[in-house]
Amino acid sequence: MEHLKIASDNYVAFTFFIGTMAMMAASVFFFFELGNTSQKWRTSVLVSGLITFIAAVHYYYMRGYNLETGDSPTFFRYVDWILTVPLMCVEFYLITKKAGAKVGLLWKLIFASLVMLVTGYIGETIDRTNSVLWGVISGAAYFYIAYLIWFGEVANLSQTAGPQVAKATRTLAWFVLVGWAIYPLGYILGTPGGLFGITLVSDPAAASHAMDIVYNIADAINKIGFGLVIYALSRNED
Ligand SMILES: *C/C=C(C)/C=C/C=C(C)/C=C/C1=C(C)CCCC1(C)C
Repeated sequence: MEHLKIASDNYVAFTFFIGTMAMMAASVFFFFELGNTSQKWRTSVLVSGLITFIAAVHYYYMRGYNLETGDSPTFFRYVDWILTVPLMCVEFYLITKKAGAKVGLLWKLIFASLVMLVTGYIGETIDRTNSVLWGVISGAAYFYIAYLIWFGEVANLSQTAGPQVAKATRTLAWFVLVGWAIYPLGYILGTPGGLFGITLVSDPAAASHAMDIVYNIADAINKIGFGLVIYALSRNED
């Protein structure tokens, strides 16, 4: 069997490798900290750990896949997102629950995130010629989530849940508005004609490399950063 090495100029494989390591380390951290987390915040910190743990397993797989084939592991990328993004919706629900959040709000967030991801997957894989259309539908679902968190129910509930919850929700809202906005950039770079008909990277291999690097950076920021905001909240409010 051929032994696969990461060449020192293979930045794509390198970010998959670092991504795996970072997600593993974050998971160990969140899981070990559960022991010194107050009862009230334990589920939230557990969910932070589950998000990075699910990502760690997918990154381990995606790292190997990318190293062996040189391709983008698009299918498993989306499997990861379809599991972890709804868990981020659960985090919003959990922290606003004490202020009266209903399960209906959770389902709204989860439904919108599924629309966002399924349409993005279709645009990247089975219907690439209509990638702009799918990207726009996905973007609309994304803006709906951002709306709920910035101005809708999540924002309103967080205001009545105490200053620490309001502050943490505002920080998480920035993650959704700025951190999540990195993903459409990866989509645009990776798909021919992705920017309303304009192709930013014409060489297909270079396009998929750029996309993977952008997605890997975004995942590290959003999954680990998001978890740390929840962790900080669990320490500031007891
Ligand atoms: C841990 C993974 C996360 C937080 C993934 C988030 C993914 C997105 C916010 C993806 C959004 C997309 C658009 C808004 C339009 C183009 C297609 C997507 C799916 C890349």
